[in-house]
Amino acid sequence: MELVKVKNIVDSRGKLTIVEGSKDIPFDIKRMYFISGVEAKERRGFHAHKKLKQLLVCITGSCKILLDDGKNKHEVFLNDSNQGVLILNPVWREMYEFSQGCVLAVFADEHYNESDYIRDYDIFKKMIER
Ligand code: T46
Repeated sequence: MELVKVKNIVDSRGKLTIVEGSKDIPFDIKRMYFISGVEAKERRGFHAHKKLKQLLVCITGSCKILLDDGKNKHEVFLNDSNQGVLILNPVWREMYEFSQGCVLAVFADEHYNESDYIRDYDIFKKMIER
């Protein structure tokens, strides 16, 4: 997991947030998805990916992300579209404390594949320890 800078161009008309695959991030982007309308009390995630590479950017608003690589846990507060979380290895993640109007964008290197998810923490820990 790495915190990376995301390009933003701001002028009197507003803000443009830019991510170019294989240029700004070390993979081609095959899929994008956006998480929005999450109430403050909700927690999402509770999984890791076996292979999927991702960049997470809070386009507007803020949220917290817990990242656990099986050894260390980090909490990241994303509150600026200038900042992204780059995930290139299996990391258990939880997203929470979404602000009202928060839009969390995810750029991924693969299409959706449920078999790439590890949704059981004990299985994740065993996989990491192998
Ligand atoms: C991630 C975090 C940050 C699809 O059918 N296609 C898709 O592309 C995605 C992303 C999800 N789904 C289905 C799978 C579930 O039945 O949508 C449902 C909700 O997904 P999930 O509970 O996994 O959502 P989050 O917010 O917990 O996790 C999502 C992504 O799934 C995941 O890749 O890293 O955002």
